[in-house]
Amino acid sequence: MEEGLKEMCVGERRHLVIPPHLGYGERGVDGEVPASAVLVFDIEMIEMEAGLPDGYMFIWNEEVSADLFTEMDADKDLQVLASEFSDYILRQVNEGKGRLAPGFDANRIIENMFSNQDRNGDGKITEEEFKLKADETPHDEL
Ligand SMILES: [Ca+2]
Ligand SMILES: [Ca+2]
Repeated sequence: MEEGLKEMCVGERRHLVIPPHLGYGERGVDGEVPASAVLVFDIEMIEMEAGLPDGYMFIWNEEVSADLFTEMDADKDLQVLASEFSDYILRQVNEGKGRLAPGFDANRIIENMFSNQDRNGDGKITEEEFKLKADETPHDEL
């Protein structure tokens, strides 16, 4: 399948015939795929979205704002709540300033990003927590 989808373009259709040795082999899958089955797929590429670099769930398309924390803190109480964080990230994505990894649940990714920053797990990010995290970012896979 991986081989058969290579360099496919949007709108293109392919007829893939996968021999048993590249499919489920001589054994097949009990009750689902018979032994030595040849698999046939008709595939049409409807849409294509570029992935993110390995290990990344969110990237910025542009320069990151110098004052991210203040921008995220919509009500200016010097704390960023999960809702403020999530609204901010989703807005960046909608405006094309950032991208979330395709094929994953956006809310889930944002929740993870938030809990990553919320070091003491009290449900809000302080400026201090935010800075600590930012200082580490070059060494951080995510
Ligand atoms: Ca706030
Ligand atoms: Ca916190």
